[in-house]
Amino acid sequence: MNHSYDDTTSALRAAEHVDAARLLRSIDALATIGARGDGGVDRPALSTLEIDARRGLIERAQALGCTVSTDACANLFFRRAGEEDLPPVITGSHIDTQPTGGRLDGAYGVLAGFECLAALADAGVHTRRPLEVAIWTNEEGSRFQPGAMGSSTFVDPARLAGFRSVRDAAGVTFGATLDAHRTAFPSLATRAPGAAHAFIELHIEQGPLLELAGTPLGVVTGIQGVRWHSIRCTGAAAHAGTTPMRVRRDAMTLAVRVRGEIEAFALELGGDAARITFGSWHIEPNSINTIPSTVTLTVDFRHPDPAVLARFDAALAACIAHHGADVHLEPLFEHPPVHFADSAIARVRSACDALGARSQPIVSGAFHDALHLAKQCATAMIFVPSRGGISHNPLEATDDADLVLGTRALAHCLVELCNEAH
Ligand code: HGY
Ligand code: MN
Ligand code: MN
Repeated sequence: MNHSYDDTTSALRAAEHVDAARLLRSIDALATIGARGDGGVDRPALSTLEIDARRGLIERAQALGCTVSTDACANLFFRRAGEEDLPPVITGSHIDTQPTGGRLDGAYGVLAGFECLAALADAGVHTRRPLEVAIWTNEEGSRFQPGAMGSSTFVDPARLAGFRSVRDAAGVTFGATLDAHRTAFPSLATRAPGAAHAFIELHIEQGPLLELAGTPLGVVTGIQGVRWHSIRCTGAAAHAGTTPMRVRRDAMTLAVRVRGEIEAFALELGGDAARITFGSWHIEPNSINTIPSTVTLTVDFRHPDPAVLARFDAALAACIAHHGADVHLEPLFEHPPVHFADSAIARVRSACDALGARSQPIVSGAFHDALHLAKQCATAMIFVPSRGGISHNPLEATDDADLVLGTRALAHCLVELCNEAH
């Protein structure tokens, strides 16, 4: 069937067929898998909880007439056929969460993608290109470091080998969870690697800027740079009651000193835009009456300026060297700031305009799978406001009207991109 792909009416029709109640029901339903008692969600990457969630979404995609495929990093792809067998437009995000996560981080982008699939079907919209909704594996990087493993191996498959041996706090390897995923879904087709026409990710802002500006939609132009490290501080276990203070080698005393030094130069170098977090600590033997022998802490540094990131790297190396053999640094993840493709940003902006919605440009403080997809195809993101700027917290929330408007903007943008000939 030959369709004219020039008219923008199909993009508007798709946006109009976004069903608010169906979208909100799907968010409520997914949030029950890994639900915490405080309204948040704890659904670790490739845990049995995430496997359960994936099973339900596979069934929903099949009911929508989509073909379902996976790859060696357990990314899932739900494909709606296009009229022409061209590289697809991909949308989607992640459904793994932080331990005290919210119900929207990642999940919203995946479920909005599903809502777009349903809206296109309801509107009878046919597109030139296939449309795929993706679930990227281990975006959070909370259970297995680094984050965004699935999207990074989609873009660079050679990275998977190094990820398989990464262990979580219980000693389970990422490779073992990948094998369990394949066992859980033995009949899924394997998706041919690469070749996407464009990638658009819809996500909550996770910060305060859109809400403070009273703007319902963010046209995300890029993502700031990130550095993750693990630092092991070594001391000597000894008796808390008998060991004089002057002879102790207390690993916690050393770790607290190192933390203070890093925070000081990070804020000095980065100014107000600096974001430094020491979020995960592991103490051995972790006993009330034994002086800590080892303390391992993590560093998460973010900044939009590559020159500041380079100066942070140099200052960190000098700080570690100054402490000699008792302090060991293990790099976990680093990525420079990313600027999205102007063509994709323009599509997002024109979708917001077509819906008569106010929007503003914004750089993402959080990283997302779009960080990696931007290396392979025209990529951009759409943000909706986070209430109080809160995220990675059970209180994470966004007004229903904004959730629906963001999904309508996504539907419009995806149809326009799917109808591009080149
Ligand atoms: O850490 C991040 O920026 C993302 O939320 N995983
Ligand atoms: Mn996220
Ligand atoms: Mn997150």
